[in-house]
Amino acid sequence: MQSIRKKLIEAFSESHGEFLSGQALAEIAGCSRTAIWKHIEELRKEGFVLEAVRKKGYRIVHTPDSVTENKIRLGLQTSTLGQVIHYEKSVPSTQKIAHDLAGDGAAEGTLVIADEQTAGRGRLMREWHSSSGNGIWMSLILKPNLPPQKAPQFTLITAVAVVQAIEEVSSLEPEIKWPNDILINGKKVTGILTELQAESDRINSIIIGIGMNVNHTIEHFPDAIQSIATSLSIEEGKPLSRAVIVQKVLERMESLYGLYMKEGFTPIKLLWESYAVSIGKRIRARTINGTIEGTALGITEEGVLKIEDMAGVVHQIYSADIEVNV
Ligand code: BTX
Repeated sequence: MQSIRKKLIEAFSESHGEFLSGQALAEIAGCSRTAIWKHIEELRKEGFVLEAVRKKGYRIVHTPDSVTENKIRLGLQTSTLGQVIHYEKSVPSTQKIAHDLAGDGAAEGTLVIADEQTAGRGRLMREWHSSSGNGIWMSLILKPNLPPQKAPQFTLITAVAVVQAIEEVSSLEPEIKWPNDILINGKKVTGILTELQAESDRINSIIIGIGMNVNHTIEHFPDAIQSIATSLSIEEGKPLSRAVIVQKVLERMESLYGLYMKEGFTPIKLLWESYAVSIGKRIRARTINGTIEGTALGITEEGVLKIEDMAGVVHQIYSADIEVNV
């Protein structure tokens, strides 16, 4: 059933708004015309508007503002990432579902996405506010053949993919605050949470959680984060399509991931540094072992942050919360 729908959506994607006859669709999907008609009715129930014209067939004239599997697949230009999509209306956390799927052998590129999270989480089990219908709350499963020490680099790869995707769909200029925050005008628009299922010498799965505030107004955020959070629509001054942003993130991610697996971290490091807000600035890094203040020198070839303190000692920071311009 699902594979017929997938073929149907792919056929509409490739037709770029041209009509497709019922017969052609039946041949592409390998089913009867009656089955095609049933699937078209299902798409209509989901909010897609399909025009049907005798002797010509069907075409999609309007799509809903949703992040359902069908909506994301329509127009998605990737070969691996997002080829399997699990959409849910409301879940505690997409991260948890992705972990379970990864444990059950999910394919590389499997995407879990929800309209709402009731227990979204950030690093160190902090809360991630994920209100219904206005953000992108998603987890992506990757299975790189690499040792576990490489996992933190995936936070940086993802940050670059997110920045590039935002730049592609808006006039905004996002910046990256090491390691996992994307800021616009100094406020947090996206958080990234990279988690791992691994053995001592190799990664089984990396689960990359991305939380992006898209069509929020400031009132959508709880009081506690109103001064630190923002959304793309607040900054851009108009609503944006969440599904298109998901597609762009997946496309950028696929290309950066390919580049990384082929050429290593160096090209990613250069891109990352071009977007980084903290480099060259005075920062304060709070780690679990204490606080270090100094100048952010950059990141190492492994993605580790280097800070030079007042005494001229260079520290390597693997995990911390950063304050810039202290
Ligand atoms: P983090 O630990 O760097 O950031 C968490 C902090 O960010 C919170 O303590 C709060 O101050 C602030 N915050 C919470 N919600 C928001 C928000 N919506 N916008 C801006 N700031 C906020 C960041 O962790 C990693 C977040 C990953 C979220 C994704 S969503 C899909 C996936 N599922 C899941 O449960 N988590 C990930």
